[in-house]
Amino acid sequence: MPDDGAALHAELSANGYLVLPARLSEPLLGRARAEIGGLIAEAGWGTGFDGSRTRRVWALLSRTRCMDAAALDPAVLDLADRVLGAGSQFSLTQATEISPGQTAQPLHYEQGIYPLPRDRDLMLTAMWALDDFTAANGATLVVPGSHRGQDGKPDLAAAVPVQMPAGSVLLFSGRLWHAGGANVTGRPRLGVLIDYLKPWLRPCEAHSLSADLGQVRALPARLQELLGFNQPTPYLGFVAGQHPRAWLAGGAEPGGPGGAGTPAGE
Ligand SMILES: O=C(O)CCC(=O)C(=O)O
Repeated sequence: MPDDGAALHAELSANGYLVLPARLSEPLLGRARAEIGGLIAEAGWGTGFDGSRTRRVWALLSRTRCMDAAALDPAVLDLADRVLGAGSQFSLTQATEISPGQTAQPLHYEQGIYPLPRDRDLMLTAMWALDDFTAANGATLVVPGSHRGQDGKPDLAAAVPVQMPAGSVLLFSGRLWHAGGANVTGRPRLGVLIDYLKPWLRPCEAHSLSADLGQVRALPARLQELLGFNQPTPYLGFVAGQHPRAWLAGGAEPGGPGGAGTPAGE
């Protein structure tokens, strides 16, 4: 049955989050675990907010193609369009592996990185479970309904773990108070965070700098846009006076002058 986009949007608006279960096929899950597991193995431990028993792979969609289908999941993109308007971009694409011994992260809300009023959604986060997420292994903690309130940080006791089987995705508002949970098991918990952002705000990560341009040229147009190669409004996002797509098509290299011409129709 096709996803009912309006119903998902209503659920997100009411609760601040929702889960789409069993979204990734077994082969895709296996590939993602293997490729991202390899990258995680090379990553160092975090500090402070990032967690001293947590390893992260930043700029994930500049480093592997195994989450492309997830990032382009039609239900996720439809919800992003409904919440953020057309042409959203990635703010952050990151694998997070919470290891045994990690304590719960401080509660935070994703769009708190902007000095803006907390009166509307600027971000939508997709947290993809590559392992089963359980209350014991660090399932993401959310405070239901907290995207609406203007009060300060809720108490961690108000947060509930979002348990979901591997291959599921938790979607939540950029205003929802949440945190990575504590892992009291003997095994790590692997997830992938993909933050979608209004197209006219500066993203958390500079994807166009971390991306391999040769790879970007071969990507679907929507993925190029999500990585920031886009002009969401007519006078935003130029590269040396060109639409980034024209610049890419011209065989541009970082710092170079780019190719000539503008795509047809622009
Ligand atoms: O790993 C999680 O479940 C959530 C992590 C998170 O919210 C963060 O690192 O900002």
